[in-house]
Amino acid sequence: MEIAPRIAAIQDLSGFGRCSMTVVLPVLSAMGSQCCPLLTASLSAHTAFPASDKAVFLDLTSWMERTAAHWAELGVRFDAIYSGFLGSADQIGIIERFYQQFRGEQTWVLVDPVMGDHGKPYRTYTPDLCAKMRELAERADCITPNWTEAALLLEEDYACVPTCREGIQDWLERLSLQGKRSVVLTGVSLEPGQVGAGYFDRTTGTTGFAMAHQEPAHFPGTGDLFASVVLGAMMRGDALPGAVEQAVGFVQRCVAHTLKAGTPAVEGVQFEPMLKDLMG
Ligand code: PXL
Repeated sequence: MEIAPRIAAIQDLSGFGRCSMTVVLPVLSAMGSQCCPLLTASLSAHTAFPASDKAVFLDLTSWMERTAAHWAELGVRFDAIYSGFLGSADQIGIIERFYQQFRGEQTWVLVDPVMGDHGKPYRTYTPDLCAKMRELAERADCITPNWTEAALLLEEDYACVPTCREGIQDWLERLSLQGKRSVVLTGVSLEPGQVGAGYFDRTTGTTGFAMAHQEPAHFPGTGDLFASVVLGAMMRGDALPGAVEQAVGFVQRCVAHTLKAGTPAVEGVQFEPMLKDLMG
């Protein structure tokens, strides 16, 4: 009998504006994994809406520890531990303790080092939180940064991000910490009109690229959608290059569909009608 891989997903729940848990949970379920939410915070809406200081925010740091303690009592085991947007620097210590309790030999740890976009950290990401995120990401089997996050991880100036293939390969290798972790870098473009991801696969020690047609728009939450498809595919047994291909293609199709639908970009991509494409 086939048993669904089990994933601990450490994410916030934003009630409006598709991102984090409202994307991760449906995608992982559609791809055949059991997703166990470990909520970091509950927000009325993600932080990219105008006047985001009006959003209501419930910090769930102590709830995370109590949830982990209950899961330990239940003897729960995980095939993967996946973290994304975090509410505070204290939550990083909790995740490190979570690894000690729940990370087995075969557990695949994915850290999406969510910290910012377009060259700027998100409003709630202090320098301390970014430094701790860098430490957490050092313990990952795989990371999925965008360019802003890659620059923060490497402590490079965003203005200096490479644009040629060799420069990007150099960043991928540096981000891999001498081949210790796999890396999937999003928002990579090698020629006009194309965008996708560059990756370093630690199992083969090779770099590669997956590209799709570049749509003329940017939507919040696509990083969460992308990382979730990579993870769902890996849990189905795909190798990293194939998982990245699927994620690049899926995000491009969701963006193209949303542009046609004409809904506000801030609400995220209309991925719901496309979920069936992820079912294997
Ligand atoms: O998609 C990343 C993300 C997750 N969660 C919240 C966010 C963002 C990005 O803005 O605001 C609450």
